Amino acid sequence: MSSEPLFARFSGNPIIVAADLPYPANSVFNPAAARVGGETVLLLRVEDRRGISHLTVARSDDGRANWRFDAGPSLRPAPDRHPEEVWGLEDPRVTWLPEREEWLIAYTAYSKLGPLVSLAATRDFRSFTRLGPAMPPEDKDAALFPRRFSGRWALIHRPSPLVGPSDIWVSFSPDLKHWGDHTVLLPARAGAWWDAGKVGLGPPPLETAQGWLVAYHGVHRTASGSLYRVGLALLDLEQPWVVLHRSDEWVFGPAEPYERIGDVVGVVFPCGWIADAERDELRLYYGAADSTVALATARLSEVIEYVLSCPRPAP
Ligand code: BMA
Repeated sequence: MSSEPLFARFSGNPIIVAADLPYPANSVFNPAAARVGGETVLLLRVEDRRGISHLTVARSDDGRANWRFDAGPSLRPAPDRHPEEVWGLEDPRVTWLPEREEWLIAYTAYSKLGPLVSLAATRDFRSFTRLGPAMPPEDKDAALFPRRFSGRWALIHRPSPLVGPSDIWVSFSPDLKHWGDHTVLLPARAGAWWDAGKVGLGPPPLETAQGWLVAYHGVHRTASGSLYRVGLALLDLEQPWVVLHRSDEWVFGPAEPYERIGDVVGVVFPCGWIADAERDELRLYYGAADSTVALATARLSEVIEYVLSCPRPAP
């Protein structure tokens, strides 16, 4: 990694804390991000004071400050119709699907049998239609690609097997309901590596001329808990199950007090980003220490240049 960090933290971090919400909550973190009209929309994970999470919409003109919040939860658990949501909705990622002219939200539904991947659709972040579970437990950290590949949608996700590492997988579907051809995409590394044993997708894959840009979190277990850091990969544009490059080093990790102190210490956990091609800016929205929402920005061209300089994984 070059001596200059790729991502610079916004000076006004954290940008959203629980006390900003119009109703009581324990914490707000791990938001999805979307550009809707001229506005930046964040779909926040809000944990209430029972420990159950729901999703709430925040809007801002510049994506940095003056956030306007829905008056109450925007998408709350509906366990009577969706028993898989009994313990909450967590960690959303949103993808605009031009073919369907709607946003698809992939979120973690916390069921009695563990977390699983569920899908919901929205056109305006005001009304939401559930598509139901896409992956059984345990599975999380999912996002859709915006378009089909040879007629099929593709979903990145992270199952947790009973034994062995938790790798990032990609699966395919003709209808967003029936999923198959499950393939390991980005395996966790082993031993002392920063991303040993457990990795998971961050924001949805971002289409660039050079390939799909992917950010993922890697978990490093230490005597005082787990450190959540972020690495990058680039996937082939037409065959997104092919990894062209993967960073050896993490590009972003907990450093500031609001990332090191909170409900879960030592965590940066991005679930959304917005690319502004005109300004050559990539805005990364992340949960800090499972407590607040923070923002870091990078030059998109530098991120691409960096990931292109990273090693090509052995086939
Ligand atoms: C992961 C998810 C995230 C959380 C992270 C750190 O497993 O549950 O929601 O931010 O752990 O606690």
